[in-house]
Amino acid sequence: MPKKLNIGITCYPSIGGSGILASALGEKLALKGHDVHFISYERPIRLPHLDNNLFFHPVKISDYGLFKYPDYTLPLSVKMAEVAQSASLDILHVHYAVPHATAAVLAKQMIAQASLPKVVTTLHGTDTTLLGQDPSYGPAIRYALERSDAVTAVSHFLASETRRIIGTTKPIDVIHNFFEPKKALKTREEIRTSLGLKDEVLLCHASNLRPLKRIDRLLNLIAGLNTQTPFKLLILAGGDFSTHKAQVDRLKLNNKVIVLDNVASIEDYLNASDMGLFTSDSESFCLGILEAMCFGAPSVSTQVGGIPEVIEEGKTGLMCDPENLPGLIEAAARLIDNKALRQTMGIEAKKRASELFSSDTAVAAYEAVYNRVLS
Ligand code: GMT
Repeated sequence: MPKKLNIGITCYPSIGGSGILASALGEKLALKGHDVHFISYERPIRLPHLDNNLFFHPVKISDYGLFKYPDYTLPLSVKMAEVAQSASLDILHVHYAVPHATAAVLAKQMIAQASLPKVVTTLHGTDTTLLGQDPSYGPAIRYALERSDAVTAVSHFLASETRRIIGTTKPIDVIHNFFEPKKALKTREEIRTSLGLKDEVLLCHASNLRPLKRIDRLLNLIAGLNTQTPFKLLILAGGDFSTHKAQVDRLKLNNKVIVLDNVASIEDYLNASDMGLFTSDSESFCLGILEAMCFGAPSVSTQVGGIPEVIEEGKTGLMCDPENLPGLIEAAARLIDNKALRQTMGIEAKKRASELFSSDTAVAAYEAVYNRVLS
């Protein structure tokens, strides 16, 4: 019987890859018998009901009048230190370096030697690729990574970018993301009817809509499609779509694009989709592609960052240079118009997801890191 651990997890609670992954990991660790303590400013959106061994500790942010900008790092570090001692944490696992890794390193300074947890930092993407390059953040990120007991990254691309950008020689374990779908609550037909669909091929884009997701490119791609088969694009938005409405109107896409905000059961919509569509400028992994793969949907995507570790080109999806809009349009049209190809690729995509990106593999890999730093 593996040793039961007390694990603290800090992540962003909003819809975003790092929070989704951290929530799924915490849930799985709790199911395996570990005590898991989430520490964040809100209860993570994808965290299921709290159970006997799954806890949430809110961080209270001060609105002290002298502060022009509210501070999160200090109250987070104080809460981490408090929970580390009260729950005898063995591990403090922080997802997304900024400011979580810095807060964890600071928390360790406040904790009595006898109850010091080991800090594991998981890099997710822009904590290295954007903030790591920002001179106001880079040195603090490097300091926090070097003082973490272990650092993991969600792709080989991100590990190598971290070494290049942050300039650290710290060993980095690569643990690819995983996704374990929950049961869809409604049938494919019920969802398609609720979206007003008949025979259309449904393309799905799930993201937080931040600028690097290039929603402008996504809409231009849709506007450029001239297919024999009718289609619609469903955007599952974890961010504000209102700034893109003018482009939808200008390109006359109102009857082609459906936008839903913060859906609770993403599985319902993935199950109703036929393929994914992703147009990011940069992506360390792209959880959205994996989510679609789990439902037998291949994706068309820009060939950037860690995406080639997720999609096997020509077998489980199609990739194209981000600047090659005609190429992206052609790839999307190929999949929309060729049902047999879409289905063959979908079968392979689902197989690849279960073989390479299963929760069993990823959770065991994180447990191995925990046990290594504790040994
Ligand atoms: O939004 C977040 O929570 C993190 C976000 C980011 O920008 O760092 O997403 C990253 O983490 C996801 C989960 O590991 C990856 O699937 C995304 O590819 C990655 N995003 C980028 O690298 C842009």
